[in-house]
Formats: sequence, C-alpha cells, structure tokens
Amino acid sequence: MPYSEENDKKYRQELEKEIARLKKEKNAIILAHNYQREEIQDIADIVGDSLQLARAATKVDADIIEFCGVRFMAESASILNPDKKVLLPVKEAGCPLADMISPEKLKALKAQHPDAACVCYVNSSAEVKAESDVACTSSNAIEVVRSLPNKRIIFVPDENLAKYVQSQVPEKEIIMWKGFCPTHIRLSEEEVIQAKKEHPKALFLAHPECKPEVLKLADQVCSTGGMFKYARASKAKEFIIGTESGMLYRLKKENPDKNFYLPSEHLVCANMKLTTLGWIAHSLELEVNEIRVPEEIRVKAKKSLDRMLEITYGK
Ligand code: CIZ
Repeated sequence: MPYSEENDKKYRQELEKEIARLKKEKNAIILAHNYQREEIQDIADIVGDSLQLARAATKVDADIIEFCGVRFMAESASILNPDKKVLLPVKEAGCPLADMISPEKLKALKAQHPDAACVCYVNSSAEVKAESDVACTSSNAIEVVRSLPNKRIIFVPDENLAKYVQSQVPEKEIIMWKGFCPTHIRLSEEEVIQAKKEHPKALFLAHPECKPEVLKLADQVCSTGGMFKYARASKAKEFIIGTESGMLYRLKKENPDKNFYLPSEHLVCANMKLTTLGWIAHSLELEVNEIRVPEEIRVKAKKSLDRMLEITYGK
C-alpha cells in the first residue's frame, strides 16, 4: 500500500477494529496513562495516572489488562491484580527515573539512617517498593510524608519531588536521592518565562518533578490528576502545562472552551511514546510481554502500596 494520508487513516481504522476484536475474544481491558499518544487514549477503556489505573484494574472483570504506559506502572497493576494477566505492549518501555535507584542502594541508604521511615515514589521498581515502608504518588506525597510518625524520612528516587515535599512539610527532615525525570528536568525557567510572555493571561500548572526554579514560577503545583481537576474548576481560560505533552490532548477534549500550551518542545517522554496501535494488537494477539512480579517481592511491594491507599483513601 503506498503512503498517503488516506491509506494511513485506513490502516489506523483496521488496527482499531483488530484491537476491538482481540479485546472481545480475550476478555481484555485497555488502560492508558495520561502521557500516551492520542490514538491510544482514544481506544482505551480508562485513561488516568498510574495509581488510578492500577486501582481501576482491581474493579474490572477482565482476564487480560493491556497496560499502555511504562514498566513500573504495569508492575503496580500486576502487584495489585495478581490473578490477571498484565501485558505491556512494548517490553522496552521503561522509566529512567525508576532505574536510578536499585534495591541494593536503597538498603545501603536505609542502613545509614536506621531511624528514618522510607517512602518511595511510585516511579520505582517492585523491588524498591518491597524495600520501602510506603509508596506515594505526586498527588499524595505530602499527605503520606505528613502521616508518618518518624521525624526523618528517606524519599526516593525523585529529588525534585522530595525538595517540593520538604518545602511543604518543613517539620520533617527529608533524606533525598539524586534521581530525576529526564523529561521534566529539561523544562527551563527561560522557557516558562517566554511562554508566560506569549500567553500573559495563562496560568502555569507545573508537575513537582520539575526543577525548583521552575516550580517557583507556578500558579499551581500538581500531579497529572490534579491538573485535570484544576483546569476543570478554574475560571481561567488559558493554561501553560508543565508536564509531558500527552496531557494536552485530554485537557483540551474535556475543556473545549479553554486553551492549553506546552512551554517546551522537550516535554516528550520517549518511553511513553513507544506504545503504538500496532504494538497493542501484537501483544494482545500473542499475549507477549507479560509483567509478573515474583511472589515474595509482590507481597512486600503490595504492603507499601496498600499502606499508601490506606493513608489516601482510608481503607
Ligand atoms: O503517577 C503517575 O501516573 C505519574 C507518573 C505522574 C502523575 O503526576 O500522575
């Protein structure tokens, strides 16, 4: 088939039909992270952040969960849903931030600070979650840290999120790890100042994985879930969005009368963009790239996720 826009559209429609057929045949559900490509968000049963998706997965009656995101997210879904088959469309879709700390390094850090509680951001491996007292997301990190009785808290692996939490919870002493998200770290102060000049009426919403000097310019610091809530509730009509580019699609879809701007062309997560319709059809058909966590690690990692859910939702 020669390339043309029309053929490209036909090819996409055929893939969508094939995915719908496979979903029905295999009793599968498609979960997509907020940072996924538009066409993936369009075919997903649920779009959300990693925690919303992992929790949603516990409530659906499906045999297969096709998790369109990166590895640690599929791991969390598998940890919370051990009876379901969790598939990651592209096995190389990882998270460089999660890879910045190993369980061995975390054990050594804990040995240096035996009085400290250990909090891990969900962007971490199952092994690191298993070594932690409690997990957190960017939406509940402050609440989780505040809830702990310890004065000193080890917080891994994202240093910018740790610094933000420290600024909001000064009564605690946070021991940080020098991890970072290679996408969020690229957003510069200059780019935000320029975007504000171009859109003087826009509010700037920033993700806490951004650098502190960028967060200082924010009207609101929030997680992806927080950005949806804020944009919906705000009277403002324009927003500069300081997080991954995939967010703009759903923000605009849910708020057609409002405008959303990306302050930098660098806010694209290469790992998130690896997932395509073709890879979804491939992994569903062959049931490849299953994500399963060894039971001993799964049980320990589940404790840190369950503790976070208890702090956040009270159950
Ligand atoms: O937890 C998530 O899904 C991530 C990576 C970010 C966020 O703020 O939702």
